[in-house]
Amino acid sequence: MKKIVFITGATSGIGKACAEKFAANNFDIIITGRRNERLISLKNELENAYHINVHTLCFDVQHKQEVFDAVARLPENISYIDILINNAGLALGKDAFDIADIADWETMMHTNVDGLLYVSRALMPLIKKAKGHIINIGSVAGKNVYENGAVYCASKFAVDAVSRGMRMDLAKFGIKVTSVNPGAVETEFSLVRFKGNENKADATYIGFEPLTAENVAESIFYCTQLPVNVCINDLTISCLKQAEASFIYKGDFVE
Ligand code: NDP
Ligand code: 8X3
Repeated sequence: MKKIVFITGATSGIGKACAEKFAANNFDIIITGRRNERLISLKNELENAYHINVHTLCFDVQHKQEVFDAVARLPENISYIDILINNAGLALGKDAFDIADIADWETMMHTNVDGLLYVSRALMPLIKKAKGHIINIGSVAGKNVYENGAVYCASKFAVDAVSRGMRMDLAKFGIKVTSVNPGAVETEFSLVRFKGNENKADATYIGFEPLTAENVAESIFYCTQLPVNVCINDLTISCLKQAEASFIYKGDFVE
């Protein structure tokens, strides 16, 4: 039977790189995000290049009803999901707790936490049918807290906790749960975080070579290719110079 992967946040960055990686490996794909024109263009590109089926679902993961309605719109021939990649997410702002924008906090928690919960729950029957694999994209920010990042970090600590809880509750169905926690990856992430300020976004990656979205997609793909009895529970991946969420060595390598 053809393997099917469902990827949230596939219009950019890590999610898009995952779509390309799984498509190149003959998976059928469901790609989601809010920017429909990007979804359609990725669908056309992947179907032409790899002769696979790509289905698009345009919805905002923050809204429970939108999520459940979108999943209900899946065609009948998509009756199982082998892999769910809960990737849609964002940081907004990098400010101290006393001045950070409360609306930004709400958007981060609704997207990174609620969205992941809604999508996972809505897809539960289809994932159970395949004894599938859920990959939750956490972050090094879900392992260590950094200054001016309290709520983004909190949202990723929550992803870590949800992954651990899911793993316990879903083991009996033969469902694997892997939490993948990248360090700095150069995507649209920083442009979103700094609300379109390109100078601030670019400054994030000065002095070191960050991960690429393709590096992360490669690692995610690896996690899904192991024998049925093997599950990578937790994978933290960073570029060579990043040792902790808040520690990046920016000097030259020394002898
Ligand atoms: P991008 O900004 O490049 O991609 C984010 C994706 O999430 C987009 O496809 C976007 O689609 C989607 N998304 C955001 N909000 C929503 C929403 N409300 N509803 C539906 N989709 C949404 O960033 P990355 O690829 O870097 O980020 C992907 C994940 O990786 C995030 O969870 C992020 O926290 C995590 N991460 C990123 C790191 C980094 O340094 N880049 C490091 C560690 C973790 P659209 O706008 O079309 O809705
Ligand atoms: C995203 C990367 O540097 O904000 O999770 O922790 S960082």
